Amino acid sequence: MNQTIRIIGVPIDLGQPRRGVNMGPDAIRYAGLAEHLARLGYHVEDQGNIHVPVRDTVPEVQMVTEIARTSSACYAQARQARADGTIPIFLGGDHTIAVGSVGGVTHDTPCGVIWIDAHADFNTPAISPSGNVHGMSLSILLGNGHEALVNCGRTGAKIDASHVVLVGIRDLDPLEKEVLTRSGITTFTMRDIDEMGMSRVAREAVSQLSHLGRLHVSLDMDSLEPAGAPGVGTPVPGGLTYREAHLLMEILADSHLLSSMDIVEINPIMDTSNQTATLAVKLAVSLFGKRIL
Ligand code: Z70
Ligand code: MN
Ligand code: MN
Ligand code: MN
Repeated sequence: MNQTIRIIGVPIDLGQPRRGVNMGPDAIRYAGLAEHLARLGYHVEDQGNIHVPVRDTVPEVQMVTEIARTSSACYAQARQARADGTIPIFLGGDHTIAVGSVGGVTHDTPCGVIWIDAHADFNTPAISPSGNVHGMSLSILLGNGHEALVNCGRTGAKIDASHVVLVGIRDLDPLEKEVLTRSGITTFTMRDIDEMGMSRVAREAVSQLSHLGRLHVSLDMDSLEPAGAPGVGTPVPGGLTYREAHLLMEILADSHLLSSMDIVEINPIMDTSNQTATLAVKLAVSLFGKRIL
């Protein structure tokens, strides 16, 4: 019996100001995600997209309500995907999709989360300089922030601070930095990756989370060096190289603990020739077990 991967599109762009991220799911599909995973031997099913209202039709005061509505639908899909014994891959959309995806996959049992991002997404409404909800997703999952989002799917925190590891971090807001430090979350910044090497970083991440028995990878494509991944809302210089990102995926694959994934923040309007989605597909293929030799 082949394992089943279930693709779930979440075309949400309500967590940040730029149009275009809503086209992420189709850009990733067009780059051949399903075909490449099928070639690895998986049975792949595509559930299509969760309905999200068009940004231009949502008044600013309704934004959090609509994000919560989408998150609940995403939570339900995540929970169902697990109940059906499949491996869900959530295609964003901005990083607010993790509120529902991580929430849903942890409905019955906890799960280790590897959050790969230039940012920590650890703001709250009280400290966020921008107010953009995609910069708050991880904080929401730990139980802090907009109530409608914190209580999406089930009441309160969805994950424990010790069950998440951040990788690739290089852009934090001043107060976000303080709150992140106090949280005790294991964080591998770009400096850590430069000093330790990705191999050690990836192995330490796995070893901290392996007692949980499974891993969710939340891949924000702005973690990568913008030269190879220009199709994101806010490119930040000094990111993961192609080789570092693949090595991370390969070491995570070796753990055999992968049970779900998000691919987020791809903005096809900012991209050239769909190269960011193409890179995301290659990384997913490494994560789901393609070996060079
Ligand atoms: C900033 C904020 C952010 C992208 C997350 C940035 C957040 N810390 N940006 N992902 N692309 O607005 O909270
Ligand atoms: Mn993010
Ligand atoms: Mn980011
Ligand atoms: Mn534990």
